[in-house]
Amino acid sequence: MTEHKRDNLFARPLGKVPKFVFDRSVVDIFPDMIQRSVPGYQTIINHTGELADRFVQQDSHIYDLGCSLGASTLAIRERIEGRNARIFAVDNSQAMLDKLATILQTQPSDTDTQLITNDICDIQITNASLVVLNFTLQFVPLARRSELISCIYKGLNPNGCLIISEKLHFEPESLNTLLTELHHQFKRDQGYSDLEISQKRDAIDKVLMPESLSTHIQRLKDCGFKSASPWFQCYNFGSLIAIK
Ligand code: GEK
Repeated sequence: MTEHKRDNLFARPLGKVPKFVFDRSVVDIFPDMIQRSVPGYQTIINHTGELADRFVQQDSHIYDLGCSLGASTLAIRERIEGRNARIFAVDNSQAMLDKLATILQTQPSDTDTQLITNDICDIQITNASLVVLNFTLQFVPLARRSELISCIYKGLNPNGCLIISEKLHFEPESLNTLLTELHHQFKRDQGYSDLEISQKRDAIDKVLMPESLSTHIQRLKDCGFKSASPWFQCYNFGSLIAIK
């Protein structure tokens, strides 16, 4: 099993906490950070592979939007050998894609994989049988989310699948507080201190903007998806599938 550098970005008191960015300091600790911060992360990645097996069509395109170090891309590639599909792994962090390029070199595959440095709102989506937004839509400005989902819908082939995994907001506020506290307990159990938890919360405030499940489902329906449903949830994190 690969050993990853431990995330200690927020371990010391920072005074004024800077806003979170996906720069080089985050790249090396990223696998450790996401595993210890997102309950159910590995389950969602594994099932992204399972869904790829079911949905990826022969000679089609797959988009891993906000791919970071390619966890979803790698899980998908394991399941779609021989389909002549092409994966576009997109991220606007050059630091992430530089590292992903070195990771892909160590894991050969017959699936052509193109790395694209761009904003996911500014790319063209065509001939897609699977589009993955694993913990990325939450960083896209609220005003641009409908346009992005609509563009994904238009680029999907009939029966194509969109996976959206997100941190979620709940109502009433008491339920949101409960699920947030359970998430913070999960982080404590993973070895994060109260200082790390509170400084990280300040760093992602207004950078990561969670929405409710009903908002996600309504937007998917409004954009034309014939079905949309959560398939996984742990505390205030969940994953949805939408089928064209
Ligand atoms: C995984 N999917 O391991 N355009 C392009 N990339 C973006 C944008 C944008 N507008 N906004 C954010 N990103 C991965 C994890 S991490 C989730 C995804 C997290 C990128 C950003 O650079 C980062 O690499 C990724 O989206 C979000 O399953 O850290 O919570």
